[in-house]
Amino acid sequence: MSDAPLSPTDPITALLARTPARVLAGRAGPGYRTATWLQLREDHAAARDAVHAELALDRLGPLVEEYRLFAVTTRAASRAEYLTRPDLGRRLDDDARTRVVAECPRGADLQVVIGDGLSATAVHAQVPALLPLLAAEAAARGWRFGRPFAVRHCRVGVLNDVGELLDPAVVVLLIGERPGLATAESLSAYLAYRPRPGHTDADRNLVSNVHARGVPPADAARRVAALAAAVARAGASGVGVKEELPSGVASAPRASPIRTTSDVKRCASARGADATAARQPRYNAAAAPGGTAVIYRITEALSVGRFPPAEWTAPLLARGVTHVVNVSGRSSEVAAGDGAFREVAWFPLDDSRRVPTDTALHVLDELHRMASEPGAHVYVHCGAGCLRGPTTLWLYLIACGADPDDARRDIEERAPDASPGPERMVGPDLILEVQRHGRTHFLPPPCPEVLALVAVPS
Ligand code: B12
Repeated sequence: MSDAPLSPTDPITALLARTPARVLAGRAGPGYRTATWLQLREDHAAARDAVHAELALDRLGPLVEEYRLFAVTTRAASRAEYLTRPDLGRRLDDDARTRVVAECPRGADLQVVIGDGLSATAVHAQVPALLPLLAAEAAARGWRFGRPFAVRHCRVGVLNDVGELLDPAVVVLLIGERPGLATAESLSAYLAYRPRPGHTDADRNLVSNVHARGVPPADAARRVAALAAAVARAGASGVGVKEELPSGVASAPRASPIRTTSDVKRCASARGADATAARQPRYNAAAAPGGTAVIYRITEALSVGRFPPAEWTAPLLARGVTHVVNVSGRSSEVAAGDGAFREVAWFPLDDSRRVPTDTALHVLDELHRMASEPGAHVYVHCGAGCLRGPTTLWLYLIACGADPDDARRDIEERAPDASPGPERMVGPDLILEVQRHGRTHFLPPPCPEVLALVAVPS
């Protein structure tokens, strides 16, 4: 293979965009190229770190308070013992048994347990999005939702102890998967119907590969809830129950989406947005004082842009941002609190398929609530600032009465990387739903700033 960069339309580029696997990496003589070798070592180090990482409840953010999460331990007393004695990781220790019985209600319809498994990193990355979505799915079905708790040094077999102690109908164990070299952030949800000592993997089902480039948390929550309903109906879990996939949901891990040529161009520009903004002053980009954050202001109260690393906190605050809406696939690094943002909310969206109507309306309701607060300036972001963030903002403008084409133009004029509402994410039916929802719930818009477009810089 030559070293010349591949064009965005090259079939090999398209193929590579479909998989995180190390294929077609080229070679230098009989060995890997230096870049491939360094990447491999970096990924291997991340996998090792994940296996050895300890579960830290404080990494789960506001969930801990909201769900009164607590952590117990299995009979494996240390990470080292856990790795060499899987049998001990399948049994709760005596303190854990006492605490679980004392603090969790018996006989829930759905009991969620969080286990570090072989990657606490995966738990830290996925559970903050997944747990509230599961709780919402349970509430929508009228299920009694047990008090969730976390288990350190946990193996899948711990399900049996939980079943014995609490007698829930269905137990869902959210557990870090053995990290591979593609990601260390992949989580599985193992399900069991009325688990009891002696049950084996033949009595369990699972939804695996929950991570940003695999099954996104929103899809995972729907699948887990549907599977929980199926095992409850069947009165059994495991080999006798086959998962029925809701239409439009892939069971296999989803690779990174193939982007169109224009998406590739736009995202290439997003990666260098600071430089792009410097070269193209006509765009409404503002480098905030005290940092390199670049955000694109669309209206007085709404901006879009890229994923903000923690260092962007001060620059974003200096730009007057009060709320952050994260629609990317990974949890936020900026946080709400005293002297920081009023609110940081995460609604992971998938840019490779249609946004489900209920998800879209939920995000729009939340965005509307925040934007309607006095003095609000909401920063809506995804990863690269190309698709999910601009699409969210575009749908909101439509919900507030804007013409879809005008709203798209208004955003694109002010944000160079934005490509709102690609057909694969938004169909005509969603636009109609959003308009209908907006007419009922958002009109007239409470603050003029929400819709007041800022000038297009000349
Ligand atoms: C390691 C592994 C195995 C090992 C497990 C050995 C061990 N003691 O850890 C071996 C090679 C034995 C194995 C076998 C199988 N596996 Co396997 N396995 C994995 C892998 C790579 C990691 C699992 C993990 O990290 N678990 C978390 C840790 C913390 O759990 P643990 O308590 O240490 O180990 C338990 C689980 O790993 C569990 N387990 C492993 N595979 C499976 C499969 C099913 C259906 C169930 C219920 C449980 C289960 O068995 C272990 C003992 O209880 C996943 C890939 C992934 N992305 O998750 C596939 C995966 C879970 N396996 C899968 C499958 C299909 C199987 C087999 C059915 C394959 C077959 N046709 O024989 C068998 C079933 C074996 C069983 N346990 O009943 C699929 C499940 C697909 C699904 N959604 O149902 C996965 C997701 C791979 C994939 N295709 O993407 N597996």
